[in-house]
Amino acid sequence: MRLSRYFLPIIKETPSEAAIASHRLMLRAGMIRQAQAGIYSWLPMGFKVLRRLENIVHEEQIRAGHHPMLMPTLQSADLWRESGRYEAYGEEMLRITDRHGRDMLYGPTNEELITDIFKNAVGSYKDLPMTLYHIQWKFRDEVRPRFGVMRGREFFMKDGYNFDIDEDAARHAYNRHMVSYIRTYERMGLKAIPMRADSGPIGGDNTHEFLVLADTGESEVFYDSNILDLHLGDREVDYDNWDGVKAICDEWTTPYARTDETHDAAIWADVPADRQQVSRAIEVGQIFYFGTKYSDALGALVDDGKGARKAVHMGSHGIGVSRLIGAIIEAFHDDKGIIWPEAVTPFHAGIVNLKQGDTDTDATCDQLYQGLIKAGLDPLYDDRDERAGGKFATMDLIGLPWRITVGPRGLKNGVVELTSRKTGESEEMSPQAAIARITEIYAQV
Ligand code: 5CA
Repeated sequence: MRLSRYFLPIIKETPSEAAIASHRLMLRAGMIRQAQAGIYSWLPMGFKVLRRLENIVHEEQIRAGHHPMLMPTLQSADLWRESGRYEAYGEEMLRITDRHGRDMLYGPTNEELITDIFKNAVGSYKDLPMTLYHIQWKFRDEVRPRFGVMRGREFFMKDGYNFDIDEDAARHAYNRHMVSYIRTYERMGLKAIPMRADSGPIGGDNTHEFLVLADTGESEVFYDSNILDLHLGDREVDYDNWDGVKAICDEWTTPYARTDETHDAAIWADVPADRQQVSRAIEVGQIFYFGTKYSDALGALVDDGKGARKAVHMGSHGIGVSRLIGAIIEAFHDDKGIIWPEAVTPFHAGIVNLKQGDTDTDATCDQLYQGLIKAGLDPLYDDRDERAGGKFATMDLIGLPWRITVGPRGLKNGVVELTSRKTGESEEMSPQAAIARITEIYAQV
C-alpha cells in the first residue's frame, strides 16, 4: 500500500478520553474511531489487524477439529425464554422489538441458538462429538464501557460450542479448547495464562479464563511464577488423543493460577513465597463446561445407541478477538507507539523515502515495494511529500516491525537502512538483501 493513497488518519495530540496506552495508540494510529460509547468503527489499518487475529483463531480452531459457521447477531427472545436467560441476563442485554411486535435481542452469546440448531439436526450419538463455532459481533450493554476495544459494548468474539455424549467426552472437548487457546495466544506473541475462574451468567462449575498480565488489566490475579516458564511452541498435538491433550492441560493447570473470584488463601499458602505473584491482567478468553444445562432446557437429546434418549453434554468457549488487539498493544508498545509482533502486524514492513521526487530514491523505493509484494509480503510505502522526522514518527507510531529507509546518501554507496522497531537497531545493506532478509524473517512466523 502507498501511504499517499491510504486512509490512515493519524492524530498527533494525545486524545483526552483515552486512559490507557492501547486506547490512546489505537486512536492516534488511525485504527479505530468511536461511534458511540463502547461502539467503534474499524478503520482500514485496525480492520487489517482484526482480520489477522481472526485468521489465527480460525486456523487453530480448524486444526483442533472444530467447524466454522456463522450465526446472526439478532436473535429471537423466545429461545432465551426457554432457557430462562431472557429475564436472568438483565440490563446487559440489548432488547429490540420488530415491526410485528416480536421481541428480539442483539446476541451477547449464542448457547441457545446453537443448541436449537443442533437439536433440530442431530438425533444420534453417531453424530457426536461435534464442535461448532463462529466469530461474530456481540453486544453487551456494559454499564461502564471503557478502555476502547478492551471493554466495549459491541465487540468481536469467537464463541464455540461442543456437543458430546457424556461428561468424559465433554471434558476432552474442554481440554482440547484449552490447548488450542494456548497455541492461539502464543502465535499472537502473547503469554495468556489459564486461570481457574468464576462462570457468571454462562453457568457450570468448571471454567478457566485466559489472562494476559498487564498493569492496566481489569482483573486481579494470583499465580505461581513457575507457570511463566511453560511454552507450547511447535509441540505436535494430536487433538484426538485424550490422554495427550489432558497431559498438556495438567501441565498448565498444576501451578497455582486463579482470578480473585476463586482465589483460595489456604492453597495459596502452599506456594513458596518467592514464587507468589499478584498482578493485574486482561481476560482474553474463557472456556466453560456446563454439562446439560442448555440441552435439558431446550430438549437437545440424542439416542445413546442403547435405547435411551440422553441430553448432550456441552461447553462453550470464547475468545475476545477485538479485546486482544488492546491486550497486544498493552503488552507491546513504548512511548513512541505500537510495536507489533510479526504474526499480527498490519503491514510486514514500512518503506520510508527520505527524498520524495528524487529519481534515485523513488526508483529504489519502487523496487523495494514491488520486490516485497512479489515475495508475498504486504509493505506500506510512505511516498508522501513530508519531512523525514514526520515520516519516522508515523512509522514509530503505527509500529511496523521493520522499516527500510531510503535516502540519497546511502544510495551513493548502494545501500538502504533496515531498522527493527523493537530494538531500534539499524543495519545497512543493498535493497535486494533487505528484501531477502524480510522475506526470511516472515517465512519463520
Ligand atoms: N459463551 C461464553 C463462551 S463463548 C462467553 O460468552 N464467554 S465470555 O463471557 O467470557 O466472553 C468471552 C470473551 O469475550 C471474554 O473472555 C473476553 O475476552 C471477551 N469479552 C467479553 N466481554 C467483552 C467486552 N465487553 N468487550 C470486549 N471483549 C469482551
